[in-house]
Amino acid sequence: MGSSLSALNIIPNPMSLTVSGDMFVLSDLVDIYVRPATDEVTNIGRYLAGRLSPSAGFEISVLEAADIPPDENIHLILAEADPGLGEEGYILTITPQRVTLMAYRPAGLFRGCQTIRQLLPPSIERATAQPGSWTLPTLTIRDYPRFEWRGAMLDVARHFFSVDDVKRYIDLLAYYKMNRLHLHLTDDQGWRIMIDAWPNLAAHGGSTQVGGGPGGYYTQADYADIAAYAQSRYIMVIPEIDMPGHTHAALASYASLTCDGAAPPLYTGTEVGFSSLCVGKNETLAFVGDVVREIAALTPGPYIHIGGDEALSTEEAEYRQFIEQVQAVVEAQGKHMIGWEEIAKADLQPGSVVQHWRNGEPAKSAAQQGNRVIMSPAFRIYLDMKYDETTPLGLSWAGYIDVKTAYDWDPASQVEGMPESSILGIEAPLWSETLETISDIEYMAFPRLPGYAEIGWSPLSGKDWEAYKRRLAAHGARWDAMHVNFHRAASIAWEE
Ligand code: TNX
Repeated sequence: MGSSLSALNIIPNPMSLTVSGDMFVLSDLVDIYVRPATDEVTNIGRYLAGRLSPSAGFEISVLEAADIPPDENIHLILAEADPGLGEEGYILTITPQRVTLMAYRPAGLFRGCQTIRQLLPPSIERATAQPGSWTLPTLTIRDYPRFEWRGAMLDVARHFFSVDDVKRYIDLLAYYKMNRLHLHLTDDQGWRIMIDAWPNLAAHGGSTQVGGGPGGYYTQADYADIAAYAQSRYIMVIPEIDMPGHTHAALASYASLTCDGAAPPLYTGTEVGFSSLCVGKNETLAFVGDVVREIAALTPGPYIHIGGDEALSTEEAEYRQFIEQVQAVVEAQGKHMIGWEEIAKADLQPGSVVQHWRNGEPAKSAAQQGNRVIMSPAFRIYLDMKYDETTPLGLSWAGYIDVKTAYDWDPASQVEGMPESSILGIEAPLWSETLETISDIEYMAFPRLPGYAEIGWSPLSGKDWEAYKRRLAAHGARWDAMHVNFHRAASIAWEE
């Protein structure tokens, strides 16, 4: 085993790491001991066993730790003694005798499990028994994230993606310690979540997609299943209902929502900015109330994203009034509102969050009013932008984003005059106008997504493109093992 940090290839780069040059052998005698053996800690132990057992080719049991824990095992320990690790931090100590993972909170144990996975050979990620000697380098890692919000957004509206596709994306996010999945559930081309009070939204509004395919929608049980799966990976799902623009699918489903009382045909193109709810109409407010109430009931987390972007067909004063009304409805449900940067035109409650995507001004003014900002600058972090002019999928309105452009920036110096304390974190949106399958999603997300995970997690002081590039090169073999369809960017010396 190498003894330098770069030889270990962990992404995101841990905050501190000391390697001691020996190894721990993961033999068929190894079990996972958990302490305390609560359901939650036991489940994390089972999750780790489930990642290692199939490829290692032997059973790994999850057991309750005795007072004097046995050697030659992996220990997961929830320790109340180190609050400095925060919600997601962990300490991993590997000696020739044992692997000890300690965290202040269960989420920290879960993040630390990803580090253990990445310390093992890539073939550990295969689904069937592999030949191999499974060793871990002896080391000490103390690690916790720089930003609280390390997210990805998936547009399931332009093209619909199945529950299984979304779960696969969740697992890939988890592997890089990301902790937020924002689902863009509605847009002009499709409404993807059943609302019981307005069933035609999904039944009709969800019946097609860009290009005219069959579309689809999530039942409320599907959605709850996604949210629970994400929660088991310590990932918060943020539902987005985009309003007042990007609402053509809703207008096509209910004539009563339109100003002229006539429902238009469904739309399967890719234009933006042409639709608007009929702001001020009683029916519209009833719709907002019902939708937000049902979505809030399905949402374990504290946030509901209400879109608010590109409302080019909504009059400015009406836009502001509408956003403030929606904000009041969201707050009345006990949640906080998130919206794209345009919502900064409205009078925001202190708990509302602004998602920067294009211009500096709205983010800055929101920060000056005391609101927190999620950084999603399109020309750096839009996963739907092509890598270069040869990329077969994606768009290019915000430019090409190669692997280096994606990695080599700091969220805190994007918007002049905005303090780092206003930044909740970062989020990488993936709009799906050109994406039809999970394989398309993977191609756009990999290899750029791990760079965003590192920007969100790792301290700025250790940031170094050349070193990152070498660590990233080693992940190609991991994606091969996971059957991830990734873009073999020529700038990276992929290892076999
Ligand atoms: C802009 S980013 C949009 C989306 C498009 C995307 C394509 C934002 C808030 N709105 O409606 O899908 O560009 O890159």
